[in-house]
Amino acid sequence: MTSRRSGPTSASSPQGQCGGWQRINADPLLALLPGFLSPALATTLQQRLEQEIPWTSPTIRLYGKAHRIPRSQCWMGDTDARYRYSGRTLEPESWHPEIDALRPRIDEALRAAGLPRDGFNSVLINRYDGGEQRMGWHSDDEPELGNDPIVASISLGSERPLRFREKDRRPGNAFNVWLPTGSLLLMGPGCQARWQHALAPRAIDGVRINLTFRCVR
Ligand SMILES: O=C(O)CCC(=O)C(=O)O
Ligand SMILES: [Mn+2]
Repeated sequence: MTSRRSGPTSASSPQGQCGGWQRINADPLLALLPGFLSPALATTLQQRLEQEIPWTSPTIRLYGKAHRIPRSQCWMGDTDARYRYSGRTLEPESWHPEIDALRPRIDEALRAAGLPRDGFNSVLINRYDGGEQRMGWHSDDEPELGNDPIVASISLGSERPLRFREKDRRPGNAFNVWLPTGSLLLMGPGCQARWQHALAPRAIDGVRINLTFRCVR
């Protein structure tokens, strides 16, 4: 599988802004582009995806007990982009045309700002139907993502914070990144090695859909 990965460059100006990108952290690089999609496009896209994605809520085994995941999800991508996740192998759904059309836009937004990017050939889509739906602490560091994956994440709908913490769990080092609808978050090289992230339950109404674009090798 070919990769268009390019190395880290001068990600942003000293002020941490480049073409609307906000540099949240320099090393490892974590950057947010709030208005990647217009509010109107984000709303239309969310409505289409709610209706048209084949959502599933599989059960996973934790400490010997079966649990339904507290969200809905769909794995989508190129036909050979299989993904092992929570002990199962996910076969990709074929590309939804609106999601496929986001790939060159993401690539261009990263390229224009001189940010690292990858040949994204797959996406994990998660739908959270309300504030009680969530995702626990993890890193996107499965072997098939390669040794230092880059992940690009689009959020639609209810704004919620993605929480980050250092893997060594030193106290006081966690922080939130609020993800408004239509935003694009870049988790650059080193993010998965150094940090974990989670979407904690919150008293926030409304549906949120998140799409994390990845490169399975
Ligand atoms: O919902 C989010 O913003 C995070 C999703 C995530 O971490 C993942 O799909 O691996
Ligand atoms: Mn993740």
